[in-house]
Amino acid sequence: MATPPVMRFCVVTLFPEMFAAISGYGITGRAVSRGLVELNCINPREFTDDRHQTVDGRPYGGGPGMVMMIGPLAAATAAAKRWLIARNAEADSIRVIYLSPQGKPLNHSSAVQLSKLENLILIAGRYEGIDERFIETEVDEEWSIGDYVLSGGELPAMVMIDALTRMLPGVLGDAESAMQDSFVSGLLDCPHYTRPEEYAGIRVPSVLLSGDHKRIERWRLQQSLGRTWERRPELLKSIQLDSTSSALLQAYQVEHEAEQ
Ligand code: 9WO
Repeated sequence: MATPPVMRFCVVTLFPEMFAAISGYGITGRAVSRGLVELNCINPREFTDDRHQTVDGRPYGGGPGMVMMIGPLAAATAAAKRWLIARNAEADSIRVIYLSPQGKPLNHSSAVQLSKLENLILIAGRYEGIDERFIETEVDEEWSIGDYVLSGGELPAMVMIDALTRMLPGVLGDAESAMQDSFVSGLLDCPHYTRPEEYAGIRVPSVLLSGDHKRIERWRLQQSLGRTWERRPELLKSIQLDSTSSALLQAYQVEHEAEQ
């Protein structure tokens, strides 16, 4: 049997324990225990040389809050590179990514591109930010997971690892892959239902009980098209609809207009 390629993530973080949230649970946890993904954390605190293990400093120019110092960050990043190389990574295949609100917005297609890389070092910042000279000298790419500020880059790093891991061959089971939600087609997902057939007076759409698999597939596609048009019309602009999809969407729109 051909062994699938491994994707390696090495995270530079002051809070390595947080990453149990992905290494210990669910699909990402299984990918780690099956060896499809390798995950390691390096703590800059272990690369300090003072008694207090200082990793932050007051900002030049004044102001509230603290900034992560370049020394421990750079030393931790060098250790992350050594770990990857010890795991057989080619030095020039390693990308250093900083998660910050100043980064390029992550979306499905950038996640697909990033999931083709083999060795990522993710930098999770804390405090008010990291010394800009670290970004200049060590960071290859800066990515954002959305326009909001968090308390640190750990959750965004985990979001990125989760999104990329799901895209690796062999990670999702057959059923999960077949379902490969919405975004693969560029559309939002259709509604889902399970037992009971009626809840709060709302019945499961009769088409889903019909057993007519062609009709069910067409209904689901129509729901995906209709919801994308209603909720995220800008996503439709980057999709070329075939004649079947155009007709399904038009029918949905006619029905929707009748509802108003
Ligand atoms: C803190 C802050 C306080 C007052 C005014 C502005 C401020 N900005 C920040 C800030 O950006 N703090 C960051 C916290 C420092 C780096 C790590 N942090 C972070 C990363 N918060 N949010 C992210 C993030 C990363 C990727 N995508 C979305 C958010």
